[in-house]
Amino acid sequence: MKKILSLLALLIVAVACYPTTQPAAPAPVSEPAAPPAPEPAPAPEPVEPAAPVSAPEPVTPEPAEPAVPEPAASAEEHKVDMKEFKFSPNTLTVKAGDSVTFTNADGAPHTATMTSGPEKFDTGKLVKGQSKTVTLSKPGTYTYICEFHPGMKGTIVVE
Ligand SMILES: [Cu+2]
Repeated sequence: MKKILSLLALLIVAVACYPTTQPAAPAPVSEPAAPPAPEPAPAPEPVEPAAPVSAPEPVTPEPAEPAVPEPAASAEEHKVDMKEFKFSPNTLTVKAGDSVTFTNADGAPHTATMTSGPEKFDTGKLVKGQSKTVTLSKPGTYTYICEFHPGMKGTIVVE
């Protein structure tokens, strides 16, 4: 009888030890994962300041050279053509100190020879294409002719 009891005891122990299938405890609700921390935005790379463009050198205005004052009342040069046996212009008015250039356009030779006036002048013989310049410095009225063709007469008034 004793033996049966111990068997029973063993049995009980065995049963007790038998792993009972217990309902698995509900898995603990996993905590919601923390939202991922926002990655810090990468710091913007410091923009390297562009090399300072060398400022254009200031153009220093060159000092304007003082205008050379033109000599007042510069002498003018006038022209008289000897053409078709005439002096052209036949009468010319100039200022004292002006010059007059006679140019022969004729095939025949001519001269411009002063016949009356405050100052003598004579171009001498001029052939076609030749010219001669005379300067009249004394005011007055000059008449002149062509020595070869006395009918050619001209007048110059010097003021
Ligand atoms: Cu002549």
